[in-house]
This record gives sequence, C-alpha cells and structure tokens, in this order.
Amino acid sequence: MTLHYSFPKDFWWGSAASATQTEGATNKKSKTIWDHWYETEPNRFFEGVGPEVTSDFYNRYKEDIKNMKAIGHNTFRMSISWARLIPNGVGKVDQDAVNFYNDVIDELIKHDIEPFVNLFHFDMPLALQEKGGWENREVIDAFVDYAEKAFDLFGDRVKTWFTFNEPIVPVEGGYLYDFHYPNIVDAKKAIQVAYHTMIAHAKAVELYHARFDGKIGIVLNLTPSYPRSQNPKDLKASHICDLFFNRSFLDPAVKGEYPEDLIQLLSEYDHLPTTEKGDAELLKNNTVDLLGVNYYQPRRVKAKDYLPNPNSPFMPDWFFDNYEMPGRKMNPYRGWEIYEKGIYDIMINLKENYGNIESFISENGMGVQNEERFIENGRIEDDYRIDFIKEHLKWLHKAIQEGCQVKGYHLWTFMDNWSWMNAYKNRYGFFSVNLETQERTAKKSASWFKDVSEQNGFND
Ligand code: BGP
Repeated sequence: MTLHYSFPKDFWWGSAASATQTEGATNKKSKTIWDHWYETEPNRFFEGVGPEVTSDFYNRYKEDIKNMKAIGHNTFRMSISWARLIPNGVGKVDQDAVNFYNDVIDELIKHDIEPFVNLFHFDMPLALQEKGGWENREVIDAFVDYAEKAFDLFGDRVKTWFTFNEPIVPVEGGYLYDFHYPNIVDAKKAIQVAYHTMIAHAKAVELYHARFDGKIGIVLNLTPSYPRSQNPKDLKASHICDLFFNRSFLDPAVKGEYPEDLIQLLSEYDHLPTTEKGDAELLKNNTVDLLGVNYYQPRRVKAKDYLPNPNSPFMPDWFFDNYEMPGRKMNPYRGWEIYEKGIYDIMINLKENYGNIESFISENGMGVQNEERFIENGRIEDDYRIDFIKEHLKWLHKAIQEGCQVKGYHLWTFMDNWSWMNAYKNRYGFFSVNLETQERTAKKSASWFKDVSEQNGFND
C-alpha cells in the first residue's frame, strides 16, 4: 500500500525530554540553579511546584522505555544532568549517576531505541553559577571537562550527541527577560553569555571530533521571524530579530562564523562581547555534523512604533516589536500561535543558506492546560494533538520531497513533565502521568504515533 505521506527509510520517530524535567531524585544529586531558585522564590513557579516533583524517570525508566518501544520509538533524546554526574561541577564523577545513565542507555539499546544524548538543557550546576556561570569564561573549561567525561563514559554506545538545547533560552530568561535564574536584565552580559556558550560548544565539538567517532550537533529553537509587511522598515525589524534570536547561534554552529551585520550592529552600539585570540579559528574549524531543530511557533515582527529612549539600557527589542497578526491560528489550550508551514520554511532556509545541513525536528509539540477535561473512558482523547503533529509532518514531508536533509521527528515530549516556571501548567506528552500514583496512561496520540512509526508515514 502506498501512503500519501511516506518518509525516508530509517526515519527517526521518537520524542525528547530533559533530565531536570523528568528524573526527580533531586536528593541524589547536587543543586542546579533550578533547585536554588525554587528554594528562594517558590512563588515564581506555577502553583508553587518545583523541580523535585517530576514524573520519576530516575526510578521508572524501565517502564518508560518499554512504553517508548510500545509506541514505535526508534530514537529518544534525553539529557544528562551535569549536577548529578559531577557533583561539584568539575572533577570527580558520582558513581551512582554513572550507573543510572549506563542503565538508561543500555535499556534503550536493548529495546532498539537509539539514544540521542544532550549535555546541557538549562540546568547549570549551582556551584558553577556561583562562580558566574556562563558569564565567567572559566566555566567553559568546566563544561569541556564534563563533556569529555560524558563522551568517555557513554560514547561507546551513544553515537549521537548534542552540546546544548536552545542556548538562546538561558540568555533570554536569565539575562534579558527575567524568567530563568539568575534573573539579571543586562544585554551586555546576555551577549557575553551567548558568546561563551558558543565557545564552550565549539570546544566540545573539537574534542569530540578529535577523540570519538559518531555525530555531534546542537539543538536550536529556530523561530522564523516573519515581517508584518514588505515595507523596508518591517523587513529590517524582522532581519534584526532573526540576527539576535536565530542567527547568533545558527551561523557560528553551522557556518563557523557570526553574521557580519550582527557584528556591525553590536559594534555600533558598543556591545561586542569580549573575545580571545583563537576564538574565531575555533568556531571556524568546529562546525556541527547535525542540527536539531525545535519548532513551536513563529514570531511576527514589525518596525517599532516609537523609537526607544536612547538613555535607556540597550536591549535587542530596541529594533523591533512583536506583531499580533490578525487572524493567526492559535492553540486555544496554550496560547501559542500554530503555523505549520514554519517548519517547512526553516528547512528550506537550511537547505538554501546552510549547505543543506543534516537536521531533524528535535522538538515540536502542543501544550494543553487542564488536559484532564479531554478524558473519555480513562484516556485523553487528544485529537487536537494528532492534527497538530500530522499537519507539521505534512510540511516536513514536502521539505523532504524538495531535497531537505531531514532525518526525523521527535515530539516534545514522551510523558507529561515539569516545565521550568510553568511547572505542570501545560501538558505535552504521549503519556499522561498521575503525579500522586505515578501511573502512566497512553493518550490517543500515542497509538496514532505507533501506526505512523510502524508504517513510516500516514494517509491523510
Ligand atoms: C522548550 C524547552 C522544553 C519545554 C518546552 C515547553 O522550549 O526545550 O524544555 O519546556 O519548551 O515549554 P512550556 O511548558 O513552557 O510550554
């Protein structure tokens, strides 16, 4: 039977998750910025729920991996908790943590699920944040030490690695818009943090390529910034937004250099980061093998209605305003725009402007508040999520037909999990989790996804 939408052989079907959001067992590891922030300001978290309340993957990974297999996963992206593996941030590894990650990796492989492992998903060890975190260039060496230990310990079985998940998010959250610790609002620091992250990334890539065999990449939330109109002012606004939020990571990761116009703009406003001799060469020589693309929603951008006060501190949004496009389709259960074609536009951009780098969708998903309202006969009938995934997959299929090198699709996320300041507000999983009993229940989308994965595609 020929399917309307069939995907290339060996397409990666799976989902993604992160350590802090799923593992729990916070008493068996040292603190991250999240544990610390929650202790000091619990009211900043939705319903006051912190990172110690999770879906308990630490103890239940066997059941979860069995469930992954049951719904057709052939790949799964997880992250390692730096603070669990190396309690002081640098130096000695914790043997219980090594055993845990070994067991998870072995269990995945036993079920023919290829582990994709990410090193940093927003969870800076507190010990290193106290030394300045990514503001401090010395933390780069600590990261490279951590990366090397992880490659040494698990690299015999893990052949697909990622350095960072969405590196722009700790920059925006921690240094521009106050939704991650350390809650600083300072664009100069933000730019330095972003820069150090990319140097840390390139050093880890360099080390991996020198000593290990496999692929290494980065996961970026590429968010197309569509202009309100073709008016040059709107076009300029969207271009600058794209430079700050996408290309400041995408260009160094894939092309090995920063966009010339970004450098010019930062230099004009005296906001260039401090660099060291050899950095440019390091970036140039250590581009990624593979790119993970997280896509949730686009950004709509317009020229500013009012010029910023030149005495106010410099911010990226001096150059653009967000535009609430009339008639855009919204997720009624979460509040984000749904624009499926965005996934195609991203892939075409990678094909045309980034050497058609090998990529995959490393996160895409639909968050829903109060999802229990959709329970019928004991399970969540999430037809809206099936539609969401299907419509995105159709555009991905078209991109592949047109020659984009897209290797897979991972949903965010495997089971409902804790999500930073939003805690359990929005549910995204194929499985729902009862946080009191820890019982997992497959949603309707899980059985739909199983069929898609088994047939390697679907009919309309
Ligand atoms: C992505 C992050 C994930 C996850 C997701 C959903 O940006 O990589 O870690 O949190 O967003 O976010 P939310 O629960 O806030 O809707």
